[in-house]
Amino acid sequence: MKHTVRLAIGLAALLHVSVALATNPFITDQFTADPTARVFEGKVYVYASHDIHEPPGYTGRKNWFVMEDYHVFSSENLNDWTDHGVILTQKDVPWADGNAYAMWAPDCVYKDGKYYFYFPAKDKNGGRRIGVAIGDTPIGPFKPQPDYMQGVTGIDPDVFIDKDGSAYMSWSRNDALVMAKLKPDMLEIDGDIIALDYLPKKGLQEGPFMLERKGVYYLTYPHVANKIERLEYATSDSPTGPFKWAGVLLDESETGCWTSHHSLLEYQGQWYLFYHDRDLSPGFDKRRSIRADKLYFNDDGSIRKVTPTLRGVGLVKATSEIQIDRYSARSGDAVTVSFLDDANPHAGWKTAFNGAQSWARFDEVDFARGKQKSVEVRARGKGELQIRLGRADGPVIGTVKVAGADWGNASSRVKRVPAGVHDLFVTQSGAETVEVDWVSFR
Ligand code: FUB
Repeated sequence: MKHTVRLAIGLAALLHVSVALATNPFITDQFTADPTARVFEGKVYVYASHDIHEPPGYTGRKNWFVMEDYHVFSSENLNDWTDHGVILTQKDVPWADGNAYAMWAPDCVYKDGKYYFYFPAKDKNGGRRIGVAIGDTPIGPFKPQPDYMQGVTGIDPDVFIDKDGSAYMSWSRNDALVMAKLKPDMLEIDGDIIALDYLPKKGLQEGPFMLERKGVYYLTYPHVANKIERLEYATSDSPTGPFKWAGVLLDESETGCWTSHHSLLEYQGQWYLFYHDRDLSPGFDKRRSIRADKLYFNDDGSIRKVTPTLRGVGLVKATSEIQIDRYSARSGDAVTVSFLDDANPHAGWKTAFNGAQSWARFDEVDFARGKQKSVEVRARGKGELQIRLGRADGPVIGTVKVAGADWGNASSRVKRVPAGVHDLFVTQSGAETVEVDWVSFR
């Protein structure tokens, strides 16, 4: 990752400017988890939990989740994300233990001119409670209510507003799912809590997310059916169920990340799954990172299992630093990915092309009007990188020679760059190893 991108990420934390990252994970300057994505005012807003390292003086449970506040991120194109900074912290919540570091999975909904931010935290007696903070805009400021929601214990609130305006909150209580209607003020539950206890019972369930599509109510949730969580769903013709188990929408994480919190979102005609894994912390799954991938419904309303990708969603501009370590496909084990700096995962990854004809494909690069004149690569090692667009066996549009043990920028002229969106192929044609940080067109 070049200095400009690092600077942009640093500035983003301070000034809330945009950082272009359409790949997975899509926030890399900090750990993030439990993404609830919503569309407000035509933009996507992602309300996420925030995993951190144990701060000095931390006395809580060791090797566990450490979470003191929430950020919200927004994007219009799923490529340029703006970090709006901290929207709520444990110290601001009157009823919460300001040292519990237990600000777990949140949600945010809009009703009658106000944004209601729901969040779990520990109360001053150590109980797990759910609170509400109210804002006038999707990014706050959010003012927490003086007390937690009465009659509610548990974590992972999800609020669903039906077409008739009725609101329902589902959450996780004692490792199982429950639901209640909300009063019109959105601050209190209305009537009895319904236990959703007819779903497969063996193994913990948490993190519910509800939606309605074409008259079908979908209850989606992480479930430990085997050893770690996977995402399942159940359907009903009523928002309060009973829900019938319908399938798995995301398998257990290949990296072994134990939790799998998520949300589903339709934006500009495409459905997406927002979820998390442990990309920036491969050795410890309590420091997670949020991801997004496309999700599809079948004609019969069932959900097709989502394929997790590194490439993520959103077009990447040809003139940006294209992080090909987030590839769509590779030639096999001869192409490997590792951190640029093991001591700082937030600096991103590099791709090593080990040997002749090893290649990586990076889908959906936006060349706009085309006719770019050169390709620049930040790389080190010894070899030749051939650049193609569209097809692996398509014409070579540029060849970049790399020769140097230190990182440096190498470039070459490119010809016949067509307008539009194309898949990018990078192939190492020499026999040795070339490491690439990014590729960019000028
Ligand atoms: O992030 C803390 C907890 O881990 C969430 O509340 C659960 O859903 C799981 O993701």
